[in-house]
Amino acid sequence: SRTVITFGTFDVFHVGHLRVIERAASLGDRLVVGVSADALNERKKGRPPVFSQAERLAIVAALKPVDEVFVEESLELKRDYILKYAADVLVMGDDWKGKFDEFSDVCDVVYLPRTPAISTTALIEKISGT
Ligand code: C2G
Repeated sequence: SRTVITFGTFDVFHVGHLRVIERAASLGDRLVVGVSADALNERKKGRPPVFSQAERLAIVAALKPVDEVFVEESLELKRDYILKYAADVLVMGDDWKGKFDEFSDVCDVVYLPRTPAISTTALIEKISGT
């Protein structure tokens, strides 16, 4: 059986997140998702997420295509997570294209096209009217 792993913040969960999770799941038999820790997010994006890691984890864990979730504490631990969960495939959106090619010695690395015209940042701007 084939295990797929993917990572993300999944803040203000939207259909772009759903699509990448569905397409990741379709590449294997079991999908494991690493959800970025709040602290990692602050470092990555310079603002805290709208929803806490416990809330984001609960939402992602409840999705039908998702078999297992864990908190991604650091970007530097990607290789450890791939090995720990015995992933055969690493899937990321193509905003990360080329960034994770170094892991192709331990698993397949696949970049999927992002869903156009939707992002957490755009949603925040739309809702706040800025
Ligand atoms: N995504 C997408 N289409 C969008 C928006 C996001 O396909 N319109 C995908 C991204 O490409 C990513 C996933 O949804 O694969 C999660 O996106 P983010 O929550 O923005 O994740 P990010 O902060 O990039 O975290 O270790 C890597 C990081 O933790 C990834």
